[in-house]
Amino acid sequence: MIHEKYFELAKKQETLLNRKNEKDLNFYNGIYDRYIYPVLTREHVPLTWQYDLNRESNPYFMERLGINAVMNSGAIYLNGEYYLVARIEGNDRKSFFGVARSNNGVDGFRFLDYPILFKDTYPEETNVYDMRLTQHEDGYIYGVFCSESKDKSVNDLSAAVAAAGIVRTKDLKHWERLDNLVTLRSPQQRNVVLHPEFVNGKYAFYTRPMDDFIETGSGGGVGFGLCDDITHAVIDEEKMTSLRKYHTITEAKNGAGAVPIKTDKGWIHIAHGVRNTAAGLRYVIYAFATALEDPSRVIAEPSGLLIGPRGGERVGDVSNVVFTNGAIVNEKGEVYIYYASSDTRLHVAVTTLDKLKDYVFNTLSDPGRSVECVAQRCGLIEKNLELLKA
Ligand code: M1P
Repeated sequence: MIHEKYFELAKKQETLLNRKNEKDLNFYNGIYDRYIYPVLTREHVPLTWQYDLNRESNPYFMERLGINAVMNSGAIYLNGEYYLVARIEGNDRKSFFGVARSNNGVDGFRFLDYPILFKDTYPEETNVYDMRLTQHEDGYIYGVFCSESKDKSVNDLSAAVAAAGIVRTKDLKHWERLDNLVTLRSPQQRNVVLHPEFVNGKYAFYTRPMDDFIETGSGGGVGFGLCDDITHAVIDEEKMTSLRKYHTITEAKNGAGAVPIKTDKGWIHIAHGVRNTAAGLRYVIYAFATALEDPSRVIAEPSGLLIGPRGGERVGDVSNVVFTNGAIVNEKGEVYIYYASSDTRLHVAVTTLDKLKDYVFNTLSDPGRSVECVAQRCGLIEKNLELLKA
């Protein structure tokens, strides 16, 4: 017998799932629109994933397997529908992946019946999160994610090792787990993204070399490496692409985010940058472009952040964070950037390819020093004042 509370909660959830999203008219920067409501939250997760519906075994209708947060999501556009592979974190702090689908990309996301359950080929793996979904030219959809294990080599309970796990699918339902990526010159990896095309006949990955689980240490920024065999992926040399830089939004670390978007002028990357503050690490989203003929060579890097946490986005489990690992471009050239705020919920920012190209290729880059930044701004003011006088 189903508990009566289920019907009450299911009705409430249905109202949430049917709620139309609206552009946030109080926000303007000419680059993208923000939306008022998050596209996914813990409230979107099916009740069947959390409650035992049976009144006999769950007389108080208690959460048995609660959900804490829904955040960093890979994204892909398939057959006219918008799919997210969300990072869902249980109350037990273990993350897993759930596929959610919408027909318009800004609202109506519903999870499929079951979360993704991979073949358990890595017994030491404790946690998985932040999948990037690449529609590769070899015909597969690849998911590259962080595979975290306890670091047993040191006497520290919190010490962990991050590696890049790889899965592939053709339908987002049947997933084949491949070997984790091995990077011969970097002890740890997180925020690894598979490039959608072969480069020199090889699979190409954006990496994030790290000396340690949290600190990137000598890791200078977003890396790039090639491998022959995706089923046993091994990268030797990692070239640097977008670098960490002193006194910028990437000073502490950065990492690739969405799968790069191909345009006639270059590959556009939407990544994250981190700086340290008295209040802890601050994560923002930034963009850069690399050359079509060499996707590791940076050819444009607009100054500063593209998306920073605003209003309520600033607060959550890990406050002052926005993070992206998925974007979708549809056939109309609309771009949907899915970003999570404060490791708690998922939002969308919507723009177009034309606007994104204009932003990436026509925004000034950061000259690196206040005096030069003011001079840049004075140049802009001078031109504007002339125009206003005319
Ligand atoms: O807590 C903020 C983010 O921290 C990590 O990102 P990075 O590897 O750059 O530090 C990730 O674990 C990410 O999931 C998380 O949102």
